Amino acid sequence: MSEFKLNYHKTHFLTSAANITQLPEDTGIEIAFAGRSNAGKSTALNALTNQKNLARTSKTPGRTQLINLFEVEPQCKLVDLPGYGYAAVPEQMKLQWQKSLAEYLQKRECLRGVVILMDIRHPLKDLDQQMIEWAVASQLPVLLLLTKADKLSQSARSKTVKMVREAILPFQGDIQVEPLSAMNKLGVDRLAAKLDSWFAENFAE
Ligand SMILES: Nc1nc2c(ncn2[C@@H]2O[C@H](COP(=O)(O)OP(=O)(O)OP(=O)(O)O)[C@@H](O)[C@H]2O)c(=O)[nH]1
Ligand SMILES: [Mg+2]
Repeated sequence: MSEFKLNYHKTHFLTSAANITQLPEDTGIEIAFAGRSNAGKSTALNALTNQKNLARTSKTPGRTQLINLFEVEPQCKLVDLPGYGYAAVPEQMKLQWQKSLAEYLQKRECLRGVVILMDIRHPLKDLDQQMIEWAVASQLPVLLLLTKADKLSQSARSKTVKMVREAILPFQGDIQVEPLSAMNKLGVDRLAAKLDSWFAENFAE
């Protein structure tokens, strides 16, 4: 077991980019948080870092429209990507953003892992599957987080986790599926441990 452990509570905001061409230099290690709008990306980042307002959260989907970069420590970055699938966004913008997402996943050298968040009540929508495909095709490991796990009973939660674990087998990627509840901190330690392992692997290189 690796002894590598980052202190995520020290994470701070680095910069925002309106699109991938505005991202800072492609160095260090980045781990991206992706998912449908309202899936709970920003909330998960806040739970992980134990900060109320690090990433902005909202009841209004489509809140995060910029790519927000956070630094855990020098060379270790977390990226809050704009949510996909937000209905009220014009079709043309959606297509443009999907293209940018694919490009980011395929071209960003310092990207070493993707956390894909899905509401546990609505897992594996088309765009989620597309994201998983892109990540696997880019040989990136994936952590699939089933968010808002507090919204389901213990048994319904276990059932969904099991169902998703089976459903992702055909993707044949390095994909781990875990429940998360930012509300009662379920799964936050496991999220930190997974991020640690990705950062550690890449430092060892
Ligand atoms: N009950 C519960 N609600 C949650 C949890 N995580 C997120 N939410 C709620 O879900 C809504 C959306 O959360 P956000 O974190 O803003 O979602 P997002 O994925 O960042 O959304 P965009 O920025 O629009 O892409 C908010 O109202 C959160 O309070 C959770 O673990 N439990
Ligand atoms: Mg957000």
